[in-house]
Order: sequence, then C-alpha cells, then structure tokens
Amino acid sequence: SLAGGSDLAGGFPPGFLWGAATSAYQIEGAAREDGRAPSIWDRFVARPGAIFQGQTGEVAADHYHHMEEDVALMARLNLRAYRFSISWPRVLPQGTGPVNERGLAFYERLVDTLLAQGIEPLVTLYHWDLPAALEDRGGWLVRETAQAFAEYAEVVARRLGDRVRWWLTHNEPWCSSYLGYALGIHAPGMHDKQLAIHAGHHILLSHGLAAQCLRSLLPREAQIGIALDFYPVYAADERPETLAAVQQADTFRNRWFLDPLFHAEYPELLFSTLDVTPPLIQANDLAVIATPLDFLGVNYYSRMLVRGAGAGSAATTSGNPSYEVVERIPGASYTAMGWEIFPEGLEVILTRLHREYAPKALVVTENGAAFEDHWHTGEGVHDWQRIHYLQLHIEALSRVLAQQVPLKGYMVWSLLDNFEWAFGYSKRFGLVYVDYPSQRRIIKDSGQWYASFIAAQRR
Ligand code: GBH
Repeated sequence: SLAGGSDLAGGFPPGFLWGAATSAYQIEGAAREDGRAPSIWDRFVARPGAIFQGQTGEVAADHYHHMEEDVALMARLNLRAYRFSISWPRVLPQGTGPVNERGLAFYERLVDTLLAQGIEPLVTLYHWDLPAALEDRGGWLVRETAQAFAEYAEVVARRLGDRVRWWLTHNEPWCSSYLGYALGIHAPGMHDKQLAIHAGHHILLSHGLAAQCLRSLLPREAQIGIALDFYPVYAADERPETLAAVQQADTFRNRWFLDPLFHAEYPELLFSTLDVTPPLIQANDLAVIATPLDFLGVNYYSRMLVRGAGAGSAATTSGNPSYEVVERIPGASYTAMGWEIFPEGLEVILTRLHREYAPKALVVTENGAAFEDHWHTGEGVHDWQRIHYLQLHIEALSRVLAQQVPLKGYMVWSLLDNFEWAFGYSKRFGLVYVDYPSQRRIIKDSGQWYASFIAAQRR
C-alpha cells in the first residue's frame, strides 16, 4: 500500500496540505437556528421532484451541533487541512446590512478549534447558498449581488482574517451558473442558457470585487483563490466533427471561467457553442475579474469523452446541441454517481493548467468518489473501492509534482457523508460514514487508510 515504505511515502513536500472538504448546506443542518435566514437551496429543496425522495439539508449531518466532535475526527484522521464553506445567510441574513453575530461566532469557534488541533483552515465564501433575500432582488442575474458579495467577504475577512490564511471566493461557478440557471437541477432552478451566461458574469464580477477587498484587508501571507471544476475532454473518434466537438466541450466546461480569470477575456467559442449572446460587460469588468490570484483550486472527479453530433450512437447530449457525451465506455470503471474513474485526468488537468494559465500555486480542493457503503452496528465500513480510488489519484499527484508543478495540497471530497444536492442522502462521499438517524460517525476503512498515509508523510 501507499501508506508505509512505498515510492510515495515521503515523496511529497513537507507542509503539503493533506485535507478533506465539506460545504455548509451539505453538512451543517440547523437551517433555522441562531438567526440563519433561508438560502436559495432551502427554497429549491421544497420544490416537488427537485431532490431525491424530497430530502433537504434541514438537518444534514447536523455538523452545527457536532462541530467539536467533527474536528476531533479530523484530528484522528491526521488531517493537516480542512476546507469548509461559510453560509452567507448565517452571517448576513438579508445578504447585506445587519450582521448576525451568532452566525459569525460559529465560524470563529470552528476556526479556533481547528487551529488548536494544528489543522489549517481553508475558507470558501460561496458554495451555492445565496441568501433568499438577494434572490428576491434578482440574485446572480443582477450586478448588485456582486457588490453584496464583496461586502460579505469584507465582514468575514474582518472577523477571521487574522487566523485564516487560505481563502476561496467561489466554489465551481460553472455549477452555480449552468446547473442553476440553464439545466435547472440546482437552485434557483431556471432553464435558460442565456441567463446562465449573465449569472456567470456577475459571479465572476463578484469574485473579482471580493478578491480586491480581501487583498486590501488581509495580511500579506494570505492566499486568495477560487475553486473551479475541470473535466479534461477526450475525442471518441478522429472525425473532424469530433475534433471540433472537443474544442467546444473544453471551452464550455473548462475555459468559460478560466479565460476571464487568467486572460481577462471570454473565449468567443463559448457563445457560438451555446448559441447565446455575450453578457453585458461594463468597462472595467474584465480587469476586476482578472485580479491576480495566489492560487487556483482544482475540483476534479472525471473526464469527458465526446464525439461530434451525427455519428448515430447511443450517446446523450447533456443539454448541448453540438456534441454528444459518451456515457458508458466499455472496460471503464464507474463510481456510484456513474462517473468514470480516470486518475490520469488529474495529472492531465494539473499539468495543463500550469502550462497554459500558470497560476502561482495550485491546490486540489476536491477529489473523491461515492460508492455503495454499508455499515452494520458493530462493524466497520469496508470501502476498499474508495481506498483504491484515492491511491490512484494520489499517485497522479506525485507524477505532477515530479514535473515541477507548484501543487500545495489535496482535499478529499468529503470528510463526512452529506447532502449530495439533487441526489439527497442517496450518495455517500465521506471518509467518515454518517448514520443519519442517530447522527453517529463511523470512520470508514478509507478514512483509516488516509490517516496512516498522512502519518507516513513528513510534516
Ligand atoms: C462538487 O461538484 C461539489 O463542489 C460538491 O458540493 C459535491 O458534493 C461534489 O462535487 C460531489 O458531487 O451532467 O451536466 O448535470 C462536482 C462537479 C459538476 C459533478 C456537474 C456533476 C454534472 C454535470 N459536478 N456534474 S451534468
């Protein structure tokens, strides 16, 4: 195994951030407590048919009431870092204006508890839970929401800025924009590609405004970044239509947010691929959006295999007119989400980002898998498939480091089983199993494996 004496043990740089990640709505519960106001997700989950079996994040893993216990678990897992998100409507119930002291105090206690255990906190400001009050004023479709996000960033930075070094503005703006506004499978549940383009622009603007605000308030050592989700795109055949499809899918899935952030421009191909018009861009927008960052967060789960439309196959179109995604590849292995296990893609995306966009540093802010985990009282959870998945992806990291890529950390999604959005509690990604009826936590075999792997690394 990788844990003791293998090629990898000791092969990672000292100080490498071995961690795990979560997000507020997926684990906290306590949806109406201590002055927290509703977010767009509290509303979306109430829609008939939106979520598996009508489940909600109302209680989730009840982390809000198990915070100390959960940090103790992290310590048992030997985590050096923990990535979590802050619930905007817990801190600013109306989205702007009056601060909810009790909400802010929860995150302050969390950060202090982590630091007392020697665990480095990575804070994400937005993991999809927009205050409902802001949705009522237009949500991400209006520019005012970008301004409100910068205000929110300021409130959090003033409180935690002396203790938190790693900051992420947004998690996966592609999901907030496209799943939320075009495919309607995430909040706020709209079905219009053109709206997704507008929302995406305001999210990018909010990122830039917040990054500038954080830069002006935080100490010099602060590391400011954003987490994007990436899918390396592969061609299913050699036809010219397919090679064009690869460019379209890559632009849509990977470059939509990268190019504005790092090159201060949208890729033209984005708009023709989606058959939409560009967003309304004001004079300074792209300069604000391209505010220099300290690191890029990379969420990686799988790749995309595409072919040009018209090859006459069983492929599905994933809501896109011009190419087909191949969903089942003969001989490939899949997770319980139906996502192909493709560790090489992590190496491909990290080396490409380094080559083409050259962020000052990279952190894998999410990587992990759902499998059918089973727990019976008195027994462990024998998730050998997850151990194998993690080993293969960590091996990919060591190949990346051998190529001088400035990779600083790796966060497993997820610390705990949690509310998997539209899939509710039916998918388990945790290193730790959550028995929801009792809220008992059981460290899975993968958690034990990760703990000994980390222990074998130099500090
Ligand atoms: C992450 O998203 C999230 O950050 C995290 O909250 C979540 O729990 C975790 O992954 C596991 O899902 O077929 O067009 O509907 C992962 C990225 C992007 C994966 C969208 C699923 C579906 C695209 N996700 N993708 S589509």
